[in-house]
Amino acid sequence: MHDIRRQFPLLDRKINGNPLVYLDNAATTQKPRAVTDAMLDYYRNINSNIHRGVHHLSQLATSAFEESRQRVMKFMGAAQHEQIIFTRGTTEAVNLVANGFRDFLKKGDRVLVTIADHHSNFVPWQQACLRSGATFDIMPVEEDGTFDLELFGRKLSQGPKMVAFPHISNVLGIENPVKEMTAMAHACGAAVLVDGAQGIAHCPVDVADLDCDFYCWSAHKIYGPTGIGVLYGKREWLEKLPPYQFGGEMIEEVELERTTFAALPFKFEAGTPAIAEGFALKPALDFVQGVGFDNLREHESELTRMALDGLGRIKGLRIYGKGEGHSGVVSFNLDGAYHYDVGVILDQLGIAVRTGHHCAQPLMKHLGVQGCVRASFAAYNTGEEVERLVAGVKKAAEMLV
Ligand code: 7TS
Repeated sequence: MHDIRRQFPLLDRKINGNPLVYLDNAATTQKPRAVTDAMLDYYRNINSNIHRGVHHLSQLATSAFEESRQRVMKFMGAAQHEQIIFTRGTTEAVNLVANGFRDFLKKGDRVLVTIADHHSNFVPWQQACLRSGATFDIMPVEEDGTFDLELFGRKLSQGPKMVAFPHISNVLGIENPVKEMTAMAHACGAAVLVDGAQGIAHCPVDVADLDCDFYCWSAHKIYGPTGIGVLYGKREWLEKLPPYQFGGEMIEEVELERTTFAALPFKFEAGTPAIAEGFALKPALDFVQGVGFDNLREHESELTRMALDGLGRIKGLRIYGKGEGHSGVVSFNLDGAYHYDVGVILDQLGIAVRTGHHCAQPLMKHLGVQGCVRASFAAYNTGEEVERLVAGVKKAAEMLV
């Protein structure tokens, strides 16, 4: 743990006179020194635009960026680097697919999402349906935060063309059975998009094994920089989907009346990408693999268990999503206290949690709340920090309830 924490100098900060306890990792993780060093190294020593220069620096920058694509490909178990599209993040990746997929939707078609989806995987599909006339269908979650797969099967029997769901909900923290849900959707002829924003940093992802058609994630949630993310897609789909944005980098030939588009992955990468961020994504993935997913999962499950146990003993505290596979995220409310006030008291104690609707308003309505408090864990969090969280929430309960 000491070895891990010393790679994150920000964790040594004091907030309001107290040592920082950073438990807002589902919003964004802190960055190890190797990532911030890589950003600096890129701008100090390599900076140049990519894919377009014969000069030495441009070639260095191009190889650095393309090496990252290769690294991501291996990290996700993809077969070809052409299947890895760099985007600004999960939000842009989903929008890219939903926008293009509209071409394949017409009145009478269906799209199925879930009530547990982040707005990033909800609104793009809702809007694609509104614009195409397709029916927007929504899968509910059970009381414990899991999906009822029998009900999912019944929804699938109505023949949606696309099924989009989160690998892990950013509120409920439950790892959904992606492989099983994908196989069920494929058996009914639907394409599958997995929102991996919360999955990628907590579970090993092998897209060949999961067999999903699309998998989206953001680098900043896996110890990498903001401004870059990944869309993985099956080749047949990426070939079929129209470009999302038009401009430089994504063309083959521009004539006065028509344009032909570049081959994958560049067809979807119009304009100058986030080059330094792409470069710095590699050390982020190195960090995670250095820790190892087995160790990470064990550690985060233990912290989650401690938090569920400690918080669960506080009178009037309600936890959302306690089903099987719950790890990394604990969301709760104190009866009679406003979630925001709990967050402010915790902040005074140096404890950073998230409060609000977590960009999941449909889920909040489903749970019958306006918002909640969320603590989310990462590799560098400790049992002592969870104890401070529990003590902080107890104090908030004394003050507010
Ligand atoms: N999907 C899920 C499941 C997420 O948790 C988030 C971000 C996104 C998509 C969007 O990712 P972005 O990188 O494109 O913004 N979730 C959160 C959160 O829970 N708190 O702040 C951001």
